[in-house]
Amino acid sequence: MFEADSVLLSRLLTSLTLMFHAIFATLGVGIPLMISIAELIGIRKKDSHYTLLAQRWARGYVILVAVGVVTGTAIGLQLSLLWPSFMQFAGNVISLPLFLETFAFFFEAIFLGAYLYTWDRFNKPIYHWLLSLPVVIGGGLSAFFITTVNAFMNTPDGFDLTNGEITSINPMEAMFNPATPTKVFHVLTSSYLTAAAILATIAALAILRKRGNAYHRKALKLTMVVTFIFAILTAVAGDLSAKHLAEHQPEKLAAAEWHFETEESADLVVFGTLDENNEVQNAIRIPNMLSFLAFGDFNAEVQGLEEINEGEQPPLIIHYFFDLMVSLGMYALGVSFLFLALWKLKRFNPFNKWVLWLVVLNGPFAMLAIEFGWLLAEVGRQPWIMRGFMTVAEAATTSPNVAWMLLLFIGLYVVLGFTVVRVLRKLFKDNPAELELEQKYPNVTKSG
Ligand code: HDD
Ligand code: HEB
Ligand code: HEB
Repeated sequence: MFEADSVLLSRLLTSLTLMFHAIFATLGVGIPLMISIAELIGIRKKDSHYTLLAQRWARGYVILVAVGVVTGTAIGLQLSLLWPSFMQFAGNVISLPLFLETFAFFFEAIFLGAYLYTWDRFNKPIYHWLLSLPVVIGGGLSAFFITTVNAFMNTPDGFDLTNGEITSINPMEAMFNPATPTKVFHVLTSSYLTAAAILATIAALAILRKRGNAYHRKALKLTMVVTFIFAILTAVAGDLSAKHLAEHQPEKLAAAEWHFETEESADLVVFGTLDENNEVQNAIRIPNMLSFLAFGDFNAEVQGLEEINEGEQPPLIIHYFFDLMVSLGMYALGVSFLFLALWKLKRFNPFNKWVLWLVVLNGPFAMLAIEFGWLLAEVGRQPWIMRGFMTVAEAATTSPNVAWMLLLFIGLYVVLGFTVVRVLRKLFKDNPAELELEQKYPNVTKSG
């Protein structure tokens, strides 16, 4: 293993770190919105169940943030250690958003501290709620800034290239490059969707364990409404992302859709496998649908992979990531719709055991969709680290020590993973909601 080349190992280490960070980053962006909504409803309805929801979510959130910071810092380190040529080449262009990300994080952290320690300190509860807004906005800004850097790697913009040197840098143009709007929109909506889905999983499990009372049922209804709304918005953003690819990164779309020949009225290939000759087998073909999804016109011409140089074609495996992400997204939409329909129709019981199990699965599924989405976007960017300007191989470190770093970081993530699970379990198992409700709000009835 220590003979393996440093490019491959650097890619492995970077993927591992980013995919681990993605879990905490997604929840770090999404959960504050849920906390803020719950607290506001609690104030409007004068219902302490919702207040307690906000408080308990906030407590779990702090643990996740701490791990997000550690893994985020690991990425920061690895960017310069593993991809020195990229950081040297592009550093001047992307340092603005990288710097602003840190700033957004501090903004969020300061208000989070104030938020956590001032429950019951204001004579009007709404003032305390106001403190949740900077936390929501700070998390969103973090995601925005860092995603612009990733967008820049996909569609570099905002500089000139003279004799291999980057000149006339326009940092704003670099930040607002062509991939930025769709990426930021899709990252934000999918983070809110996933955070709501994960919190719904927890509520559904509590109800299934028969510990469920009015508190958990309210939690489930709230998280399911938010899941449904953001499942729709995520799909809209995903559709816009595909249209963005058709225009600005046609090779990624072609690889993701297994669209080999440029043609008008292109079919959409759903699922399927590839045989030895790269012929698509067992797929569902929807006539003209790719043209429609890519350009909003059933007869539009869609560029095929044949037009891309052999060495610059993204790996065909991203088709599976795309199908899985979309299927899991449809699942989220379907389950949340089912729950809301059963609830509103009143004739059926949305807290039926089978429905609850579907909801339990939805949280982990949404997180998987996040991972598949990033795999699609990032593996689909290969072989470029900066599309059209620098390849991943050119950017990598030549240090012989990457294998050791890889082992070290795997160790770190295993320890961190176990610690989070243990701390969260201790925090919530030994102090169930019903106990806390009785202690804090003894006058709230348990029925209802
Ligand atoms: Fe992140 C923390 C750096 C991807 C969302 N990140 C965090 C920290 C660093 C990074 C250094 C610690 C706090 C700080 O100093 O800012 N993050 C990165 C880098 C990334 C990256 C270099 C990409 C290569 N991050 C990333 C994405 C998202 C976030 C794609 C959103 C979807 N990051 C966050 C966050 C965190 C965070 C939610 C997690 C917990 C927290 O902030 O408080 O804002
Ligand atoms: Fe990234 C890479 C994932 C974000 C930067 N990524 C990578 C990979 C993966 C990932 C899987 C590998 C690929 C290959 O190699 O094939 N990402 C991811 C995730 C996320 C991300 C999950 C979320 C968190 N990134 C991102 C951002 C950025 C980045 C935001 C910027 C800042 N990436 C990156 C780099 C790299 C990567 C630099 C290395 C190179 C390559 O391509 O590899
Ligand atoms: Fe997604 C990515 C589409 C769903 C998450 N996406 C992506 C892409 C596309 C898409 C095209 C790529 C972009 C670029 O590269 O730029 N989606 C889509 C669609 C759908 C979806 C169409 C359905 C309707 N997603 C989804 C879901 C989720 C997601 C459900 C979760 C939850 N994605 C994602 C992520 C990503 C993606 C995270 C990465 C980032 C970006 O944006 O890129």
